[in-house]
Parts: sequence; C-alpha cells; structure tokens
Amino acid sequence: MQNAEVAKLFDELADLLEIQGANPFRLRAYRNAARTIENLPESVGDIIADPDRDLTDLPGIGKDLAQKIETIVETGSLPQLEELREQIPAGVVEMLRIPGVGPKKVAALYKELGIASLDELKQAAEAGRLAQLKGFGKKTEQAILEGIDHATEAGQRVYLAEAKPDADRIVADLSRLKSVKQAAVAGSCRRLKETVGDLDVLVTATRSDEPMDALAQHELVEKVLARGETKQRVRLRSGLELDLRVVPEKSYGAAMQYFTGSKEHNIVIRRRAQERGLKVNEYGVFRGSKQIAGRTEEEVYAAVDLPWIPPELRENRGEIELAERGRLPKLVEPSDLRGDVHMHTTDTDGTADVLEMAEAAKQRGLKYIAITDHSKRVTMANGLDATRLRQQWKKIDKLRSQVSGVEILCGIECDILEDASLDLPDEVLAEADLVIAVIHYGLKQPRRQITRRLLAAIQNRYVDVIGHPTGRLLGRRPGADIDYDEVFKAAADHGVMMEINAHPSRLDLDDIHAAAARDYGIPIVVASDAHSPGGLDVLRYGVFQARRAGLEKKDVANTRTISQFRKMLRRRH
Ligand code: DGT
Ligand code: CA
Ligand code: CA
Repeated sequence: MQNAEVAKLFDELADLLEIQGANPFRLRAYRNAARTIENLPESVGDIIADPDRDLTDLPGIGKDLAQKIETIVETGSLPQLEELREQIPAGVVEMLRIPGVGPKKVAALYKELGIASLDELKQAAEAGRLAQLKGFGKKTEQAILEGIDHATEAGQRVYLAEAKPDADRIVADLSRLKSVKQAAVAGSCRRLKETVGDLDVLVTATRSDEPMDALAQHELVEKVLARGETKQRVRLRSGLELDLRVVPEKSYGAAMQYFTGSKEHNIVIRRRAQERGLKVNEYGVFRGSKQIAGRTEEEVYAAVDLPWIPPELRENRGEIELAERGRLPKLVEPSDLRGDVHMHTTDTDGTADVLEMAEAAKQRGLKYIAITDHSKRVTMANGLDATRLRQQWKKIDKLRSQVSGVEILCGIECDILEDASLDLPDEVLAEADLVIAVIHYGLKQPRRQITRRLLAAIQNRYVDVIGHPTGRLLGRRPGADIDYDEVFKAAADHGVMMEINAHPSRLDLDDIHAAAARDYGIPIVVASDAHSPGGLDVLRYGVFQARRAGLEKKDVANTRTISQFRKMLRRRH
C-alpha cells in the first residue's frame, strides 16, 4: 500500500493547492506524479533503497518531486502538506467529496461565501444562496444538495481493499501471542462488505492485558482511544478505527455470531431463538439462566435449527430461508477463477506491456487473459482507433508463441457513446475475440436514455460483456440510473454477460444486482480492470462481491476453462 499512500498525499496536496489558487501546471505535476506512483509495479521505497536507481528516472518525476517522495517515505508526510492542512479547515476539504464539486468550486464557496463545512454548505444551498455565485446555477445548487447526503454517508467508510489487509495482519499478529487462543475479524469486514465503517476484532485469551498491550503498540496503530477490562478501541494509521474485544472461550462462537452481524440478520436469529424458548446474545445461547451453546458459531445456528451460514450472506436477504431449506449456495472462491478478461496495457493507460501482463497473470495461476484496452473516445487514456487496435492484435498474435501456459485473447473495452452507437465499427469488433462494452461518458443521462444505450450495445452481435454496468465510484459518484430489469432481460435474451468489475472503488455490479442478473440466467464475469501487474491482485475483491451475491462457481463464466469460455463467446459470433 505504500505507493497508494504516497499517491494519496500528492492528490491531497494538489487539491489543497488548487483550493488556494495555485498555478495549474504545478497541480498537474503533482497529480501526474500521483498516477505514475500509483501504477508502479514496485514500491517507491525499493527504488529509493536501490543505490543504482533514481526516482528521477520515472516519467514526470523531477528533482523536486523525487525529494518530496523521499520525505514522504521517510516521515509519512510532507511539511508543506501539514502547513496547508492547518491553513484550510478540514470541513472545506470534505466538500471535495461531493460528486461534481472540485477544488475550484470549493475555493469559490470558501472564499466568497465563507462556507467551511458540509453543514454550512447544506444550509446555504437550501437558502438558495449558492446560485448567486459565478459558475453556480440553480442546477448546480440542486446537485450539491443531493450530493451532500452521499458525501456525508461515504466519508466515514473505506474500501474493503484498504481495510482488510490491516485487519488480517493485526489478527495474525495477535494470534501469535502466548495468551491468545483464537483471534478473528468480525463485523462488515468479515462479511466482505464493499466498504467498512470500522473494524471489529475478537480474541479469546488467558489474560486480556497481553492482546490489548500488543494492539496498543502495534505498528499499524496510531492511538488508543479507549480501554476497558475486555474492550479496547484504537485508531489505525490509515484513519480507520478498530474495536478489540476479549471474550471467554465458551462465548467465542456467540460473540463471533453477534459481532459479525449484520444487525438485520441477527434480529431474525434472536427471534428464532425466542420462538424456541431460548435467548441468544453475545455471551451464548441460554435456556433460562443456563448456557446451552455458544462455543462455536455452528452451535449457535444449530440451536435455532439452522446450518452455519457464510458471513457474506448474513444480510437478511433470503439467506435464512435458503438455510432452512438446505439450499445455501456453495460460494465461488478466488482460486476458482481460471482467467481474467479485462485489463489494460501501455498501448493505452496501463503501465505494463502485453507480455508483462501475461507473465503476471501466469504467476497468479491464471490460464488465460483478455487484453482489453480503451477505445478512442477515451482520449485521456490514449484510446485505440481501428488502426492502432488492429496493430495491437497483430502484435499479440506474434507474442502468443512466446508465452506458454497463458492464452491471450484479443479484446477491446469499447465505449458506448452518448448517442448509443459504439466507438468502433462492427467490422473491427467482429475481428475481436472478446468485446466489453462500457459507458464512460454521459452517465448522468436520464434513465430512458442511458437504458437505451445499454440495450443498443447488448443488441450488437459482437458485444460479449457489459463492463462496470453502472459506472459508480464508491463514495465518489452514484451509478447511472438504469432500468435493470429491461437491461438484464435483454442481456439474457442475447447471451451477453455482465461484469463484476473487481476494482475496489467500483465493485460494479454490486451484490444485489449481480444476484438479480444471475437470477435472469446471465453469466457473470469477475474481472480486474488491471492497469498494472499488481492490479490483478484485486480479483479477489471481485470474487468477494460475487460471494455476497450468493454466486457459485458455475455462475461465474471465467471459472471455466478457456475452451469452455470461448464457446460462450463464439455462440454469438
Ligand atoms: P460497519 O462497521 O458500519 O461497516 O458495519 P458493521 O456491521 O461492522 O457494524 P458495527 O461495527 O457497528 O457492529 C458490528 C456488529 O455488531 C454488527 O454487524 C452487529 C453487531 N451489533 C453492533 N451493535 C449492535 C446493536 O446495537 N444491536 C445488535 N443487535 N447488534 C449490534
Ligand atoms: Ca464494523
Ligand atoms: Ca464496531
């Protein structure tokens, strides 16, 4: 995560400077540097440590930026950034979380209206005071009002991909302590929810001071916020907070069940207990004052006549009924994936070439990949026109003989344009092994229009997959307003697959709609959308989302062998 942290600080620096009104060239330099670092295949720390190498060899990194990166790696921050953070109130920065509100608008709100928090902004918008500002119409004011709720809600949560590695490390380190018998993550992180509000960790131990002291001194922990006899709350360096609970062994299963949640799921479990004359709480299952179960989760579920239910399904969305009927799915596993069919290379905005991506996929145990660079509409990413795309495919054809063990499909991530046409002509798409159609532009179109675009793409006989169908970015922008029923029905009719894009900020389709698509009989593709070799590692988060959707191996198309997968495509060509 080191590179991601450095990139985040540069982005923050650029945002703060822009609010201050700094020179656009300087801002761009910081933002470009952030992208370069984020996409590096190795950690900047390793480059710094290597005497034969220099950060200034990286594209767009000069002496000044290199110096700053070294300072960040050494100290975790930058004096300049600390200073800016003091000058600009945190509430002003929070306004950046509102979709469509960038540093320029924030600067205007702050400097001209003196607005310094989301609350003040909401009041001003409700009073109609924003529309008088230059560059702010009635429409902007309305959009800001709608966006504020989104921002308030999103701000407190972090991506699972940012939270889980820290949680896993802390649990592993606690388990190694002499006094600790069992340690595990509970809460939303155990349910593999796409974002996490805080972490919940449970341990059983012969004494509670050892795990608490160890946590207090842990490398990832910044501060102890509260400490009691059996409970401790800390803030991690990442900003996320964590609750540690030390529970007796005879209550471990009951505590795991209780603190894994969700609240909605637990309400049903407690009701079932009552119906059986029992009481379930975090200490155990009780008949009167006598504990009859609670050492394991299995015991707790058995007490209410249910089999153990996978945490990913515990949302009270039908899992209890499935469990009751013995119909719980056997959920797909990360290791079930045989291929990854959405990734980018240096031909557009990726950081590695086709060969490097193929090698990286092979190292991760994948048997096939599809190269799906951007089409020309995405000018920012140097999208491919027909000529360059055909050149890429020719190149891949030649490379195939050099790579053993991984098959490479020639694909394209083709934009569905605002007018519902595709960004490349049919005769080009016809030559592809795989076409992923996506919407990048015009996501805010009204439901009718956006749905019509998706339907048009689905009806094109060369389109195999709809990629990141809603275009949402978690915590940053809501997805397009699409008519799912209409889209899924058409996809099922035409044999078009739907993607769960595994990028931690996308996870699109979400769990609920991935389940709905499966119910329509649509095969789901879990794909990384990697822009670097390391980008392939997010595939597991896509599988986690599939698990929350209740998907089994058979529901996920890229668990098939390449020849089976090809048949699912060929049917249409
Ligand atoms: P988060 O942290 O917002 O991502 O979501 P969770 O599910 O981790 O929620 P959290 O951390 O507030 O609590 C962890 C689990 O503990 C939750 O899923 C269910 C259980 N729990 C917490 N507070 C209550 C409560 O007041 N009533 C009940 N029934 N269960 C609770
Ligand atoms: Ca939690
Ligand atoms: Ca909690």
